[in-house]
Formats: sequence, structure tokens, C-alpha cells
Amino acid sequence: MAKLQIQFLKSCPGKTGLPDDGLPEIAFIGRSNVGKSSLINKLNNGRKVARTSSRPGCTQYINIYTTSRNFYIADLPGYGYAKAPERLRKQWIGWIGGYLRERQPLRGSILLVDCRHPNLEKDLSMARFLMEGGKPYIIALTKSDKLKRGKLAQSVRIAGEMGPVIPVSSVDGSGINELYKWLATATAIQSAGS
Ligand SMILES: Nc1nc2c(ncn2[C@@H]2O[C@H](COP(=O)(O)OP(=O)(O)O)[C@@H](O)[C@H]2O)c(=O)[nH]1
Ligand SMILES: [Mg+2]
Repeated sequence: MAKLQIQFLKSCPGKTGLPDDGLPEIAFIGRSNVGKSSLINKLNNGRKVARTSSRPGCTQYINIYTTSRNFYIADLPGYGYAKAPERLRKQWIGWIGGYLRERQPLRGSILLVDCRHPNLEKDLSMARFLMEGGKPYIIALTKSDKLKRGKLAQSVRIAGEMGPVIPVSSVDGSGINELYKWLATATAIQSAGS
């Protein structure tokens, strides 16, 4: 897969309004500030994708993007706001879990984890969801430019407990080609099978 063009399509409150034309969908999941918007922009040939997500902590919107490779990106709401009450956090995780289990066109997920914090409980529980879901997923270990080589290797090892890891940087572009390859494979599974 060469470079992608990515365009914002719409924000969906909950599961209603999600695309139903059968095209594959890839979920992007991660804590707020993990570098999700930056990564999506980087995948869009480094150009800013119009529109970034809204009101942290109070809404449960899934932002849907179309891509030039005929799959959708589903940008799930960030989780793990420090200030969010426990009740809200649980509700949130449950809601994302529901999407991951039930969403038919979902072909795989990218879990973004900050390379400087490779074993936060919130990320571990999200990784557990993905593991149990049985669909392909990858850990994108973000902001890899922020760590020296040795520290990054250590972080990759720790995050490796959660699943396969690709260290990425939206600043220096490392890992982006590997991510394109993963996306190509994950979204091709369907065309081969049905
Ligand atoms: N050094 C570095 N900073 C990054 C990288 N990706 C994101 N950031 C910074 O991290 C902050 C949060 O990024 P953003 O993409 O908005 O995160 P989001 O909340 O997950 O969408 C911003 O200040 C970005 O400039 C990266 O790969 N390297
Ligand atoms: Mg964002």
C-alpha cells in the first residue's frame, strides 16, 4: 500500500449512523494525547486531515474517515481521561468493547500506546479486549522519536506483552511504511474471503 488519502466523512454518536456499505473498517484506539490525530495526518501523506475530534470526556463520537484504498478509518473516542469519574470510564470502556465485538465490517484495530508509558493499566485492559475479540490488531508505539534507541527497544519489549508492536513517529516518519503494510494486509482479508 502506497500513501493514503484520508478524508473526514462524519461523526457518529454511538453505533447509529456508521457506514453500512460493507467496506472494511479499521479502528484507531488510544488515550487522549497519545498522538492519534498526528498519526492519521501522517498517514494522509503528512497533510492535515480536516477536522479533529471534539469535546474530550463528554461525548462518545466515532469519527469516520474514508480512504483512497476503500476502507474506513474509525477514530474511536480517546479513553482514560485522568479527570473522568470511574463510572464514566467504565461506561466508556464497555461501549468501545461493544463496538469491537459487534461491528461487522471491522477488520482490525490499531491500539496507540505512548512509547514512554508502555504498560499503563488502561492500555493493558484495552489490549485484553482486542485479544479476546480475535481480530487482527497492532500496537502502534507512538512518539518513538522521543526515546533513545536502547530505551525504545526496552519499551517495544514491554509493549510486546500486549501484542505485535510497530514503533512509529509522526515527526520523523519511522514505522509509517510498516503501518501501511499492516493496513494493506488487514483490509485485504475480506476481499480474499468474500
Ligand atoms: N515528538 C512527537 N510528538 C508527537 C508525536 N505525535 C504526536 N505528538 C504530540 O503529542 C501531542 C498530542 O498529539 P495528538 O495527535 O493531538 O494526540 P491525540 O489526542 O491522540 O489526537 C501533540 O502535542 C503532538 O504534537 C510524535 O510522533 N512525536
Ligand atoms: Mg486527536
